[in-house]
Amino acid sequence: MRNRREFYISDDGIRIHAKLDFPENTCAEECLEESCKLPLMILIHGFTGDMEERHIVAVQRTANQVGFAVLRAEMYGHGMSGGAFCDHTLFKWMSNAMAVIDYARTLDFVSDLYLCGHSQGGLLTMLAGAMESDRIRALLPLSPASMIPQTAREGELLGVPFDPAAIPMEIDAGKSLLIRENYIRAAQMIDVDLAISRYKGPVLIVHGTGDESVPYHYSEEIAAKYADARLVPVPGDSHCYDFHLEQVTEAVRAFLLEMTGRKPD
Ligand code: FER
Repeated sequence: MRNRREFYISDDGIRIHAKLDFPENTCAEECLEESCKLPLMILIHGFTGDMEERHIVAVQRTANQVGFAVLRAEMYGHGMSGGAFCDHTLFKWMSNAMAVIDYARTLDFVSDLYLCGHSQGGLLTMLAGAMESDRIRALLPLSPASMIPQTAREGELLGVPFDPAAIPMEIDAGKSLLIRENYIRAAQMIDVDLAISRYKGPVLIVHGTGDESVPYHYSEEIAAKYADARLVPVPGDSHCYDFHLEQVTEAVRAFLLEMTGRKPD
């Protein structure tokens, strides 16, 4: 496809599968070889997700429509990237995100970098945004699973209770959802409040109020703690926006236009 490049980024030997999509009116060659400047959004899926999920593709297309290049990347143990699902941890995802950001910074056409992710990818967006706050223009955590570190410390993940002081070797939540102890050990160490306090730029949080996987109230709590966040509720919607995906893309569109100094139509 004329507007798309597909390739792998290496994180110390782990292959990170990536796709870079350009806006319709630009040609990949023009941007990669000439002095064209565009904002770039890095877009990350959630736990068990991948870059072809309906809500991920919808956000990618929306960002392309408002003139952004979009770099979708699949994290450790997901999609066509390296590693086994049961060996993934948030530490590995944080390392992967830094490798993707480093790659994005080698692209001459990039004016500003934006980070967007869904659910566990939304939590990753918050963490990577804090680690690289001087490099990221804005964050877009969508239905962020911001409670994972807290529930890992309290002894509950994927609806399965466990003793947080005597971490089980694995948690099997059925439907091939197997996480190992290192997932829990890493999650317990993550300080979400620290991450929030270390990102002062604009943040757009979008969350369905009927989300059963990541309850909406967690986003009300984090939105209140960020220096500059707005929260767009999607009334009654589910974790992956089965009912009102267009409200998600509209919120993303309006935010990106505002960030780039344009007015929504
Ligand atoms: C959990 C709740 C939600 C959890 C993971 C998620 C590993 C992630 C959801 C997603 O990324 O869609 O308890 O534990």
